[in-house]
Amino acid sequence: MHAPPLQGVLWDVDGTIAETERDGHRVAFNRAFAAHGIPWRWSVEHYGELLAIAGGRERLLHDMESRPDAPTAPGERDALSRTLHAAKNEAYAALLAAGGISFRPGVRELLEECRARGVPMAITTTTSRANIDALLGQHLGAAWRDWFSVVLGGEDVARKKPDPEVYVRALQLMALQPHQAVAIEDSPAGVAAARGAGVPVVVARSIYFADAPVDDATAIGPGLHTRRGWTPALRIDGGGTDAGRVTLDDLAWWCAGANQS
Ligand code: XBP
Ligand code: MG
Repeated sequence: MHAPPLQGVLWDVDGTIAETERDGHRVAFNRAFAAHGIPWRWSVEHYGELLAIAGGRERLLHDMESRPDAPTAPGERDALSRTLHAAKNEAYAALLAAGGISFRPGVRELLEECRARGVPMAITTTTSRANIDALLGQHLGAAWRDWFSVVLGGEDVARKKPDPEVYVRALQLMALQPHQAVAIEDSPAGVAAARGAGVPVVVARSIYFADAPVDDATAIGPGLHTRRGWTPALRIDGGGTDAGRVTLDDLAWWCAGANQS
């Protein structure tokens, strides 16, 4: 089947472009707690549970609800969450600047392929602008913004994922119909957001959502570095051991199937 070319690739950030949560945001939150003399520490496991709440500051406010030593007055709690979240983002940037987090394998190649083939891309994430800048600036250089037609982060929407707003806005700004684009995501909330906007979604499983039930993905697999292990399966010619990475043609092929059904 010859698939129609894609006209937009919409990238989630945390978990999809890089494994930023366990060794990035979580560690940075713990550093922010320590720097402010607060005894809270988020374990790998506890942070995994907290990821059900989209948005770092919202996550922190949610966690405070079950902490007897958190401030009880709403104004105080809000102020503390803002202070700690800002400190977390600074610690996160420092961690990235020290080379702490790489892109997931296959990501750079697909970004470069989209660029070389003139397929517009967007960043469609829940994370704060400063964190997008820290990650992409580190790996794509100071001119990283030139890679994308549209960049939307947590500050650009009224409602974070799983609300579809970030995807609806990206489509509007790119003047695309949902079926002309594809989202690349890792989390159930991200998939719900993309599907809520009608956008086909390819799920590259991340550490925290490795086994999470995911409804309604156009394709789901272990990561963009390999064409093996995906559902729907990709055709691998010659039976060689190197099946290569996921390409733009693979995304288009999956989407053509999804847009037909
Ligand atoms: C993931 C998130 C973010 C990050 C932390 O977003 O939910 O909140 O965990 O970033 P996505 P902030 O997968 O959509 O990229 O602290 O800036 O919210
Ligand atoms: Mg994500």
